[in-house]
Amino acid sequence: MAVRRAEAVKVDIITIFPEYFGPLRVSLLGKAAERGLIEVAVHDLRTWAHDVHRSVDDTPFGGGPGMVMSPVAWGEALDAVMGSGSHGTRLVVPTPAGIPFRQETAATYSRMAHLVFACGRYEGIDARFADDARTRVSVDEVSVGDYVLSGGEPAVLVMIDAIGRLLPGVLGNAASAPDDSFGGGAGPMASLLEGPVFTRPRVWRGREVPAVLLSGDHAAIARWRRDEALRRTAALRPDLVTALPSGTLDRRDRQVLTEAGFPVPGEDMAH
Ligand code: JFH
Repeated sequence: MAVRRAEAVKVDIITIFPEYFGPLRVSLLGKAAERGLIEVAVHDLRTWAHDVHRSVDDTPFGGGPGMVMSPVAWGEALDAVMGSGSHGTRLVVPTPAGIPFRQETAATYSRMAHLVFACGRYEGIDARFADDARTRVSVDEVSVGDYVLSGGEPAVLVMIDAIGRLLPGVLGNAASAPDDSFGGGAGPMASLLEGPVFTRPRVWRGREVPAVLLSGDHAAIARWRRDEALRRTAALRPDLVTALPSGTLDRRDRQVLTEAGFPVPGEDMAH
């Protein structure tokens, strides 16, 4: 009884390396496409180049290293994939200078009817492309992390993967997505890193699965998992613990954090 979308999410990708997107035909996303939940079209930017060499880059005004992508072909490419209306469309432009792409961003994009991804190369795309596009469509310049890739393509693969698994009917188990790390704000693990997971055999190379997970005591298991998530998050991502909304830590949570040597702010609201 998963909620079904009326239409598949339409995804247009514009790139000078269309072959880069072969991975979208395998695994979870390949199945989503087969089942008509997502419709991906990959376009070669050079289709809209004008000169015989089909070039799409030029030297930067003001000087500096490398080349910059010309807005001319990009503008025509966007016009071509926009079709009739821009309602329900988001143009996503990866850049190291963008707003962070987060789980909530993925969730927002998974609810759009149409996503257009513009993959830059070289030193990026002439700024007028996004400025002009913004007069017709919502535009997000986004970063998938604080490191410099050689182009937007790997960022787009990452984003489409994160978006695709949120589409209703893509995951076998409808309850899997909200329990992840960064569950998106709903479940008990929202905004915490997930703890360790285990499967058979019960003992492997002398290492036993924690006894509580075999106990059948569901409350104890849930509490243990939260303890582990809190410990791991405090150790590896203290910024996430600090950012937890006030009132989300109960007495046991604060005990676990204190034992982990994490400074816990004043009284909680919950009991
Ligand atoms: C991309 C590239 C910019 C210039 C640091 C100082 C000066 C190389 C298109 C996204 C994330 C990307 C990304 C996305 C699109 C493009 C390469 C851009 C500069 C960098 C050099 C071209 C990179 N999250 N990381 N990287 N490039 N800079």
